[in-house]
Amino acid sequence: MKDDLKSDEDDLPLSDASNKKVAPPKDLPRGIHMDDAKLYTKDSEGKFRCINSKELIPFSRVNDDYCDCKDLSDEPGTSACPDSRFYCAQQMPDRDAQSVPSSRVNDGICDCCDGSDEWANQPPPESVRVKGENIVSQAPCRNKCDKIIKISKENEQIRKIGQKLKRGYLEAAKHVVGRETYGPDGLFYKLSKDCYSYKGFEYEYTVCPFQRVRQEKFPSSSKLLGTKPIWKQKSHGRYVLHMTQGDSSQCPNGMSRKAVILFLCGINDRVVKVMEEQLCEYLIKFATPAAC
Ligand code: MAN
Repeated sequence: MKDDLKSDEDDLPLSDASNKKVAPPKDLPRGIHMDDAKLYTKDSEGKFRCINSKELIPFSRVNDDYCDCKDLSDEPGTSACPDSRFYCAQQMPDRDAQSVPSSRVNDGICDCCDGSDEWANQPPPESVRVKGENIVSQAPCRNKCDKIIKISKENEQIRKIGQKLKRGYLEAAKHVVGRETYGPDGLFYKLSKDCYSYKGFEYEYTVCPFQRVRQEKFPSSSKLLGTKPIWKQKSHGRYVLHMTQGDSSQCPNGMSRKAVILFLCGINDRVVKVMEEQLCEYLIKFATPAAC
């Protein structure tokens, strides 16, 4: 098990409200929601009835890449009907049904974790192709569902262990005057007593949460990236500390350097990564049980 949470969810497809565990559809039209399976059967004359608008069309026109039904229900597996949804073939246990807007079917980007939205296996057009390291998977797609399930199970275990350890962080702040400076009930107070280092490719960073963040390059350069903290809104259940209220070294563009610490759930305190997201603006990912 790794000691910090991995982000497995960020690139999952958007989902709707249903919560069914289902096997991939067999002999059923591509892209349908499994609850609708019985609506996609031929009638006695081999026809399909549009689900809400009720027109009768030959079943061969289902998923023929032409939108026949007024209610858009005959093209669940193609992008022919605008504003409809494509349901991924492999659904994930204990999650909302995974679906994507029909416009994303065969657009060259793998949205479903099983890649079923890219059934034509066409790579994206050159104009939108992403080169180098990126988080977007491009067709032809690999099935990533099992890996995602495995990671989220590991993360769940980390979270459980972290939540137990978190009690010690609250305990440490119990008698501290003005502890709210360090988060709710002084949750992150313990981290203010230490500094943590991180060796990047070019620079070494020393992160002293609530005190200062430094960037060094042996033997010549030492820059102050931030001092004096201010909490910013906790976004998506995360704690974000901006070390931007005090002094910091000036950037050649005339602006002050800025450091932001994003606390993530982990089972020990450590800097996971430092990224210079924009010139002289540094994002520090910091794992700690306090954020579990
Ligand atoms: C130094 C470092 C870099 C930064 C440049 C800006 O080399 O602080 O992180 O991008 O200055 O010139």
